[in-house]
Amino acid sequence: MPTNVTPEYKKAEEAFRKAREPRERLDCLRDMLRTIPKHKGTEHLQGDIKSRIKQLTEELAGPRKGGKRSGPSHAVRREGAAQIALIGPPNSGKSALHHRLTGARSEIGAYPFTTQHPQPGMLVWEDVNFQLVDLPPVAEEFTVPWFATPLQTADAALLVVDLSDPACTDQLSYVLGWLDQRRIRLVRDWPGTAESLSAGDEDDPFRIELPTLLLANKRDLDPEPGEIEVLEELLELDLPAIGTSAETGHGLDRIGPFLFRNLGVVRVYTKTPGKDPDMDKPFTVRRGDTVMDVAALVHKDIANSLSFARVWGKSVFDGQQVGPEHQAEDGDIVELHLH
Ligand SMILES: Nc1nc2c(ncn2[C@@H]2O[C@H](COP(=O)(O)OP(=O)(O)O)[C@@H](O)[C@H]2O)c(=O)[nH]1
Ligand SMILES: [Mg+2]
Repeated sequence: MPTNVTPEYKKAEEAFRKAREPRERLDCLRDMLRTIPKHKGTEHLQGDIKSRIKQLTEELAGPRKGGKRSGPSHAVRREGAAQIALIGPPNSGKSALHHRLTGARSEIGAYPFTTQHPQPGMLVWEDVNFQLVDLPPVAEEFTVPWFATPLQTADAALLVVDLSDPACTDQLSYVLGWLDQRRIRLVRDWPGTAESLSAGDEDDPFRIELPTLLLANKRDLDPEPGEIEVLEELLELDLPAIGTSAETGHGLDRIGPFLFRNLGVVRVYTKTPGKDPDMDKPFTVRRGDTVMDVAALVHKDIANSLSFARVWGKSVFDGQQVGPEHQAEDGDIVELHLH
């Protein structure tokens, strides 16, 4: 960040880093452009902000009638507890895994480039939904120009590789290089892990770090253990990894729990005074989030007029009264009381 920016600009940039919804991000970008000091030292950043605004405005406008853009927008609306992108070279089994994990129908093909559009689907683990977004491959032969668009809203990534394919190290290093050029990095630290302290790059609001789980797929073809380590060493990769098979289902049951734990998902069930809690569908927040954050998910107006809450859970006595800043814990039942 240029040193002589205003607190107003800093605030706008901070909000942008946190924003996940495309519309919200666009508003933040406009705030950034409005508040950034207009002088030589910020020219480059101003240009960056402008081109992001243009890109995002076009994405949000969707297909243009009679224009050159056709087909659906490539931004995917976030749903569920988190949005996770499937990234990898062609034919590694991204779509096959997506189908097995979510039941959604993405096209699966023995030939590359079968997947043409972002395809969302839900991975259900216990009562938590994770939105998995299947994507086209990143490949030297061809990569869709919009590939980085759906990654702007993602919370994390599953990097899918086929270790039985001799080309896999080259392919993977191409994927990582392509992403790096777009200032996207796949990183090992997840928000729920204790050592995760990565504050992001102070100088670049557009840098994205996606916590990543490596899926070494097609284990049924190449069940040799130890290969993941070899691959990671070759690429100087240091990511948590799971061996999977979309064919036999091997390893797939580990993905839901991994996401839940490492994203730090916290489930909260709400109740109205005098009634039983609604245990069907939790609201999900993240470790460290507060009763106020839960209220904001229920309704903006409720958050605005939240006075206190009563909580039933592991770290409180039954019906304990807490303030809006009280941290929620997984499994809490929360009764919101308004002014
Ligand atoms: N043996 C085996 N084949 C797989 C596995 N996963 C995917 N495939 C096959 O690999 C090919 C490419 O799969 P696809 O999901 O379309 O790859 P994508 O390009 O990464 O989306 C298809 O023929 C799949 O049936 C797996 O775990 N084991
Ligand atoms: Mg595919």
